[in-house]
Amino acid sequence: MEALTPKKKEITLKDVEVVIPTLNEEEAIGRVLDEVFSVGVKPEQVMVVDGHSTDRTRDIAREKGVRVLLQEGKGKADAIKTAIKHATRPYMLVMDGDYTYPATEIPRFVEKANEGFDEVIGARLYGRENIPLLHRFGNWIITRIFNLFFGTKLRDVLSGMYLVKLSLVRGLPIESRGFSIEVDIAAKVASITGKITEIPIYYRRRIGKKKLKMIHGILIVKDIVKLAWRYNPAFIILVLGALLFIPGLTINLWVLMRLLFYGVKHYVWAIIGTLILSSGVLTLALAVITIYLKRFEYRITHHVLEIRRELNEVLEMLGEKEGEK
Ligand SMILES: Nc1nc2c(ncn2[C@@H]2O[C@H](COP(=O)(O)OP(=O)(O)OP(=O)(O)O)[C@@H](O)[C@H]2O)c(=O)[nH]1
Ligand SMILES: [Mg+2]
Repeated sequence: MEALTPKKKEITLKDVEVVIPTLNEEEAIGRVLDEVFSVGVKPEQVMVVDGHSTDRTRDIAREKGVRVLLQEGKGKADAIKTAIKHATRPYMLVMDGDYTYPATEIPRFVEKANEGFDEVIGARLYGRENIPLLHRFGNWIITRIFNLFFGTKLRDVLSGMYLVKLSLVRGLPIESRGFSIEVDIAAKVASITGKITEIPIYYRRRIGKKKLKMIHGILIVKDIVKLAWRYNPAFIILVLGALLFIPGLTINLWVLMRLLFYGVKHYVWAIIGTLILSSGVLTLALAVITIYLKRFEYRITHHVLEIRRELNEVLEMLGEKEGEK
């Protein structure tokens, strides 16, 4: 029977393409690349996807011997899409070019991939003071909403350092604009296989000038609403429920207050309020059930895919055995 247990192919550092999006990072990119090389990554495994920097970023990267691509489109999200198109290895590890993320942790990401995870996110649990306060807050909310929709237990879904299996994101349209490509990728993996995990990392203060503007926070929220719509339509029901629940509760509280403090009875308002409130409660309950059903569907799909994959592996092995005879 032992022969029928599919052997897992080991994933090593060689299977990883390191992707670094850059925009005017001449002060940091050299140090970032040196740190990437220090863990044994070869220059030909590194792709710097540049957003038309006007400084020496591309020259420095070329001098270090890595692949330098000019991104298609605009913004970091398009840079990642460009990388996905050109990557040739099974996994890509994305990290920023401003020396904030610790490249020394790359081997730990690979270890997790070896344990069977399709996406490994570097959660910025240490050095949080180096994330601007507003970003920290936006990040927290978005991670919360993400967990609610996908049943995950992530702590930092917007981290800019993550390893992901390319076959899962390739071919599928990635629609995010701006800076929330991380959410989009995580949503894909969470809904297709659910094999997503985090490792804690240290986040350093950036070298060089800031590029993100406040407005990105709003864009990210817009993107997550769009994503929720697509991956978990219960979102609409949830909003509807809240829209009914809040005025219903307000009317009823007002009726109650009038009765208790002034002895005035508002029968019609009481009926209207109760109707709205109970519709709200029912709608909210329905939303919760739908969210759970959707999560359940994702989990089942994931199990079926897993079984199919293992079955294929076994069949392949049997085929090889036949061939040997
Ligand atoms: N290719 C490309 N890279 C970009 C673009 N905008 C930003 N980047 C890079 O994406 C990475 C993340 O951008 P940052 O400006 O560091 O954003 P952040 O880390 O959220 O904000 P900071 O706190 O300022 O570091 C950096 O390596 C940037 O150089 C772009 O339009 N195109
Ligand atoms: Mg940064």
